[in-house]
Amino acid sequence: MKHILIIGATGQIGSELTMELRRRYGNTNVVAGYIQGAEPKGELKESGPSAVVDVTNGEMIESVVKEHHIDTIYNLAALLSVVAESKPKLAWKIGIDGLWNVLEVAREQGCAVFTPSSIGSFGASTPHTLTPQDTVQRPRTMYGVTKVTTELLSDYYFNKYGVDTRAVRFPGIISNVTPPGGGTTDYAVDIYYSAVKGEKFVCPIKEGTLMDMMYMPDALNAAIMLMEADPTRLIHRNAFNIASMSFDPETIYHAIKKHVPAFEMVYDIDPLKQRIADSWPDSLDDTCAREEWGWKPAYDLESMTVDMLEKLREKLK
Ligand code: AKB
Repeated sequence: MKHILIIGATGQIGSELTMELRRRYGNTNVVAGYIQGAEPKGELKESGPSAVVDVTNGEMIESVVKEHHIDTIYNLAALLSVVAESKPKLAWKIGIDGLWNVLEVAREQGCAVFTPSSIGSFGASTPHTLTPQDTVQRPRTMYGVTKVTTELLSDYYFNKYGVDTRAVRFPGIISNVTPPGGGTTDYAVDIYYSAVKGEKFVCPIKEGTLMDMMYMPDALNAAIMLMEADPTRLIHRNAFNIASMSFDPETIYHAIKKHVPAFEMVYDIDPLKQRIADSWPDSLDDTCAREEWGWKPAYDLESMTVDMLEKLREKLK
């Protein structure tokens, strides 16, 4: 049985990944690592062990790994793309100095490590349509710089020390449990909250701006499937393109309006978010993930929209 530590367990992905891992591997085998001020609450707190784990403190990571006999670390600590532009030094400290700490502990204690990359690891000079697995990665955002470095450093630890590092490039993740904060793709979550609350949605991203998105159950499944994959089949490691849907604001608006006819949307473009979105791919080619570890998403825009609206109506009533 695996013994897993999630660093950043109370964030958007971490809160749901922790619960999913507990369902699959047993509550007591999955430790929710959090920082002070972002303590686990409710089911996340009650259902299993938790520990303070600041990714910038290597000794702290090491002592939790030793105490709980951890063999697998999901390292989700990061600042998202928009907030990283206003705090570039902190983004580097958490994303890269933090990753270094995690990889060193993993090397010494024999842990496997999952540290996600993102569509943000690509930049304006990357081919935008069906972006290949192996291609130009010259992002100009600090988020992108940290994500490319994450991929390189993770591969370095695999090639040099044999640390079992694996990752995917997450698109914008849409979920109804913990809201994201400070990302370029956050609008695709916020739009559902506005629709269910009966509010007009003010969209910060221009009509026609395509970005890859994914529903949370598929994102969780991707991370866990990859960490379970047969290593002899992996040609790539850090990090795999994964895709399930790509849309612009008009397309998601109309998908929601089909179910909420009175829903209205207007545009008020945020220049920073727009600049970042314009530099990201329109759609990713995920053939390598499909071939090397059997990746296949379950949700498209319509099935995600039906589920999001149902879950949010229940949550907000
Ligand atoms: C962001 O928008 O910053 C993230 C991402 C796509 O990595 N959701």
